[in-house]
Amino acid sequence: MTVKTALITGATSGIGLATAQLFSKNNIRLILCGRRKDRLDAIQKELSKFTEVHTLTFDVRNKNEVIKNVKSLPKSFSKIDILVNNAGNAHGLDNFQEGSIDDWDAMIDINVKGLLYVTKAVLPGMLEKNSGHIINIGSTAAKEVYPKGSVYCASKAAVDSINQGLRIDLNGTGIKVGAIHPGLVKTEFSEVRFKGNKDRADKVYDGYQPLLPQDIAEIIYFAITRPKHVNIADLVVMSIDQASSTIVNKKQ
Ligand code: NDP
Ligand code: 8X3
Repeated sequence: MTVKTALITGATSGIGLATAQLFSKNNIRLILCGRRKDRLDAIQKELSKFTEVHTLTFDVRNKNEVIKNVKSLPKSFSKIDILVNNAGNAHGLDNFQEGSIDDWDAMIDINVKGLLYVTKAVLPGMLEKNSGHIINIGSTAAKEVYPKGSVYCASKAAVDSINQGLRIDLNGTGIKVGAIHPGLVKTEFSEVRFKGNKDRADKVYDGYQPLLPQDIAEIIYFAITRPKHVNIADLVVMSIDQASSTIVNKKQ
């Protein structure tokens, strides 16, 4: 069986890390990206037991760095079959009138512009071989705005639109494009949103069963292992305890 190569952004924790772990055990060569080099080094050491791993340390906000890093890939990693556009976070949870412009910049620059830059850098290689698979990690926040989340939700609605637009523009090229939109997943997401306040972050996942990063990794793996003619275009997934962005069956 041909070994495929996947580039995963945001591979240093949460959904990206779980996806890297699952891919590594399924004969997929990995290009793992993130800003925290110490973590990338440790993950590379762990996953190299199962597959070949190359790491790229860059901030998705910096378009020159994105392009330079993708261009720097050694020949054996340069033909990317699968791109998982996963890097992203929420920054803050505030009413619009109290929201921080720096938080807004971070969410738009990382979740939207970062995804565009990485896709733009990886796409020429896929177009050259008329095959590839782009998985965009959106959110239930893309589908339904919740209080104090206007800018994060807008950034994920943009991911939803970009996903649809890319699929339209790439139709006929042999490249699959699809989005997975998770509800609440227990990762470092809330720690980032609440700027390191672990107690506040932990409360987000208290009193019910949230999704786990492995659940999303399994869905991503399912999507990339469908037959050639099948594309999972848009998939929303929530924990059994979640019914909408704001309705969660908490026991306390
Ligand atoms: P984590 O905080 O655990 O992971 C976020 C990842 O994104 C990290 O690996 C981080 O790496 C990377 N990242 C963040 N900012 C940048 C940046 N500027 N440049 C490069 N990489 C960056 O959160 P999740 O795993 O939960 O989040 C992954 C994706 O899933 C995000 O797009 C998020 O919006 C989405 N999502 C999460 C949900 C949840 O409830 N957890 C639900 C729905 C969607 P590093 O810090 O090393 O750069
Ligand atoms: C992350 C899940 O509900 O915090 O996208 O927006 S939520």
